Amino acid sequence: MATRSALERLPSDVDTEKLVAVLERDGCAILEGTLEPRQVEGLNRDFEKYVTATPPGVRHPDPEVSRDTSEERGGGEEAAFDAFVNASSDDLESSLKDSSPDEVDQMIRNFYGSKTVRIDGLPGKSPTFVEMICHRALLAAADHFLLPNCHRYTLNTSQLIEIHPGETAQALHRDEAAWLHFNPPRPQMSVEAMFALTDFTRENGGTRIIPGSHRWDSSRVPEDDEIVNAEMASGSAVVYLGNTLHGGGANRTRNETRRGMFMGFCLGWLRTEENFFLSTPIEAVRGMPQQVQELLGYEAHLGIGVVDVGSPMKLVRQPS
Ligand SMILES: O=C(O)CCC(=O)C(=O)O
Ligand SMILES: [Fe+2]
Repeated sequence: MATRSALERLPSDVDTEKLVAVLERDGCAILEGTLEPRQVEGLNRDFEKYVTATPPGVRHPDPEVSRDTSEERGGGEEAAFDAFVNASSDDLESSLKDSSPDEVDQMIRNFYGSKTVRIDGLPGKSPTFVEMICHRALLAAADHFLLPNCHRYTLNTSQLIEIHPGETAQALHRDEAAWLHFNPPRPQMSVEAMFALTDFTRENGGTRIIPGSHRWDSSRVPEDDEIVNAEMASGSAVVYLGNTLHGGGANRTRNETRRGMFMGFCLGWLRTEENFFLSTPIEAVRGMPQQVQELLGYEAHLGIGVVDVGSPMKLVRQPS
């Protein structure tokens, strides 16, 4: 039996060399106390009204259809979904081709959970989030892992993820599987972090992660004792590479919600998971620092993403 893998804990002022060395070795690390208490408070305050207004589970694309999926994740279905998510990219692509739109819809619902509140579009919703997008350590990791293969990188996703009591564990997955048509060997495509906005414990759904799995063949399934919960105090983060296996944990508490904020950067020539051009009002973008505008994708990646055969920044700077 494999021994339980350790999740290295690093101080918030860790130097880039050490952080990069641990991420290269383990594919993940906890950064302790990386948000100031003022930032944790600010984020929680900014998000409160959205969390209150958002029911758990995925909203059906057709507002006329509301299905109660609260009992649908678990048991045999979860096992089938695990197999689906852990499949190699080729298998995943053929499963998707063989599935009806309803089946794909159901898979997405299972993946996102029925007792989990998810809110995206954070740059347009939280001034505190805008302030922290240029997170020192995460940008240093992105510089190291992404810049060898792109001219600039961009924000790929930002999501508030609140796991409620009774939620089952999310299927383990690699976030880079989002680009399933691009099979390994391939460059590192994303660098990510889950920030704890409440304390994360094994019982309340602290992210499950598998140190070292960024080096595994896609067919290798982890033993139970290779899976570690990112237990950390609010203000800490687990930083991980886009090919490290992980997933939200089960919340086995009676009345404790686990609130986390996820954000990740990807190679600047990829299509990002989240469409920030539509989710962030342009007036808000105009008031953001230039580095944030660039991270949101408002600078072309050489010839990709141009407007009028030039940089979209022209339009950000000069309102028409
Ligand atoms: O909620 C978590 O801890 C992880 C969520 C996650 O990995 C995802 O939704 O891709
Ligand atoms: Fe994920």
